[in-house]
Amino acid sequence: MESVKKRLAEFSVEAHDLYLNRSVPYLEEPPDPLHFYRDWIGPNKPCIIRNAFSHWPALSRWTPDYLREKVGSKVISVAVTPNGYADAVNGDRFVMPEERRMSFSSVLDIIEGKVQKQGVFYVQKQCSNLLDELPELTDDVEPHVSWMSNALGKLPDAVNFWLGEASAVTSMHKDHYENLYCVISGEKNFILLPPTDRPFIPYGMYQPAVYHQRDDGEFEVVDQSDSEKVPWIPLDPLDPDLDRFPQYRHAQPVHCSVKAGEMLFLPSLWFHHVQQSHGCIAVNFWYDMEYDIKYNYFQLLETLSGST
Ligand SMILES: O=C(O)CCC(=O)C(=O)O
Repeated sequence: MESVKKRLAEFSVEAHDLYLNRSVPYLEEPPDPLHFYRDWIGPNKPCIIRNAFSHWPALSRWTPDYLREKVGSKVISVAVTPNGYADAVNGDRFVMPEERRMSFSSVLDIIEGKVQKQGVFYVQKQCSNLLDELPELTDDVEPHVSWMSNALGKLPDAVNFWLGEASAVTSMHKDHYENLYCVISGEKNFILLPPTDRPFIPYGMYQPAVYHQRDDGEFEVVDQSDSEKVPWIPLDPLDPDLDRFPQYRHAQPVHCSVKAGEMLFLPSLWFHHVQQSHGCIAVNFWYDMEYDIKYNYFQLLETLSGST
C-alpha cells in the first residue's frame, strides 16, 4: 500500500515537471480549432482566452435595467442556502440548496440590495438553464462556440447562466465536461487542481439532504432518506484542514481570476472551487468529454487513490 501511495505522489510531481503550468496562461485571441485541440484540449491544460466573445451584445447590454425589461417577469430556479454553500458537505451530510422559483426581477432586487432576505441566492441551475429558462437572452450570446464545436466535432450538452451574490460558493468538485466559462460582468475566482492531484484530494460518502427555509426564516436540513449516499470532497481549499487531510499538503492548487470579457477553458476532470464578485454574471458551455484513454486512466487513478 505504501509503495502505491509513494508512486502516486511521484506521478503527480512528474505531471507538474512534464507539462503542467504553475499559473493559468492567457491567449490574446480566439484560437483555431486544430491549435486549440493540440495545445489545450488534448494535453488537458487550462487557459484564459481574451477577446473570444467581444462581439456578444451581452457584454454591453446585460445591465440590471435591460435584464429587468427583457426577462424580469420570467420565473426561474434559484438556489437558496443559509451560508452560500450549495452542493457541499455540511457535517455528515451532502447538502443541496433549496430550489426556489422566483421572478428574475426579484432575484435582481436581492442582488442590488433593494430587498433584504435571509439566505444566499445563486442562479446556478445548470442543465442549460440559459436556453431553457431564459431563451430571450440567447440572442445576446451564442448557442455554442464555433471553434470549440469544430475542435470537438460536437455541440455543447448545456449552456448555463450564472448570477449570484458574493457569498455564493461552489464547493470543490470535478466534471466530465470540457468547460468554456465566459464572464460577462464582474469576476470569478477559481481554484484549480489537475486530475493528477487526485491522490491528495479526500473523498467521503455522505447522506444527501436539502436545505429548507422554515416560515420563521431559519434553515433546516432535510434528509433525502430514499437516496443513496454520494461521494463528495469534504475539504475546503480556502482553509484546508491538514490535520484531517495531511495528503493535501502535496496538492498544487492554481488560483486564477477570470474577469469580464475573459473565457476560462476548464478542462475535463480538473477539480475546481469557485467564488465570485457580487452580482457577477457568467455563461458557460459544457461539452461532454471523450471517454477515451484519458478517462480510462483517470478511473484507474480514482481506484488507486481510494485504496491507499
Ligand atoms: O460558477 C460556478 O459557481 C461554478 C461553475 C462550475 O462548477 C462549472 O461550470 O462546472
